[in-house]
Amino acid sequence: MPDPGSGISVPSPTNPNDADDSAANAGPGSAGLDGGGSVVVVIPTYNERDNLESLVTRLLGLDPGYRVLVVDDGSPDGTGDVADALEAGSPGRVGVLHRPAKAGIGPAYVAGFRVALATGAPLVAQMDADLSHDPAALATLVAGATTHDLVLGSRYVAGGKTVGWPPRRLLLSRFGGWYARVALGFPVHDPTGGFKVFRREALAALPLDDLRTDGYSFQIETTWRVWRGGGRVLEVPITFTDRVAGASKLSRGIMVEAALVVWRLRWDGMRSRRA
Ligand SMILES: Nc1nc2c(ncn2[C@@H]2O[C@H](COP(=O)(O)OP(=O)(O)O)[C@@H](O)[C@H]2O)c(=O)[nH]1
Ligand SMILES: [Mg+2]
Repeated sequence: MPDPGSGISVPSPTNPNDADDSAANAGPGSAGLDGGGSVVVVIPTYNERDNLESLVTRLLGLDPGYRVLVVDDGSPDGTGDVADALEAGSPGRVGVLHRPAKAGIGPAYVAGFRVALATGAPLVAQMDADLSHDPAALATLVAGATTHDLVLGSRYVAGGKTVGWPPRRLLLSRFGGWYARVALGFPVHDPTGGFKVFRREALAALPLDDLRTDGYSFQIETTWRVWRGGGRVLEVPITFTDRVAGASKLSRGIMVEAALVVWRLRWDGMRSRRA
């Protein structure tokens, strides 16, 4: 793990010292991204045609150091073509991974994380494509990564909120978070959220080959593993807004998986105690 006290300086192209290699290609495995990024934002997509352009445009406008990697699972609605057009419009800053068929958000993230690490970027972010996560909040998460290995956008800490969810769904989400927190004994209030920033060392230390989880349990597992490995985790409040366009891919199976996975993780954790 990185020395948690050392901090990390996020390069900015406004700093002339950092601008030198911004045009360099990050090499094979980088899906069209250059090596000049300070943050690679990994965005898994399945049928997000009406959301993607707005999200990517806003992210690119935030900071010249931000890069976007779209991981599309052969969306029938043509999201992959939208992503290709965005890549063509911002070469080096937008990359696309096309996977042949819908295979779940967990495997999509694993594939995206490998590419993001291959670019050499010091920070790797993840967020949903449906605009539930406000791109403007990314800067707050990125700032947190100067002192922490993993920063979570959290709905369930003071100042965080959820807009547009029916009470039933909100209750289920809060219960799910509480359940995972108690079952795993780790102090995270919103462990199922998908808006996160990893320092690259923390992400590279995860056993990416062995992550078998999907959906909410993938979010729980990655956060739990960073924490358990001694990583410093920070929750910053976010406002989560229900999607306007497109449909949720959440299924009952994904929730049941999450309820069971925490016990498997706990078992793993008992066999190899927190360092
Ligand atoms: N590549 C890929 N992306 C997915 C898959 N399932 C969901 N997503 C994306 O993951 C993000 C979160 O999914 P969403 O349906 O909004 O989940 P919810 O917010 O929990 O309802 C969105 O950007 C989806 O397009 C999948 O199987 N493959
Ligand atoms: Mg969503």
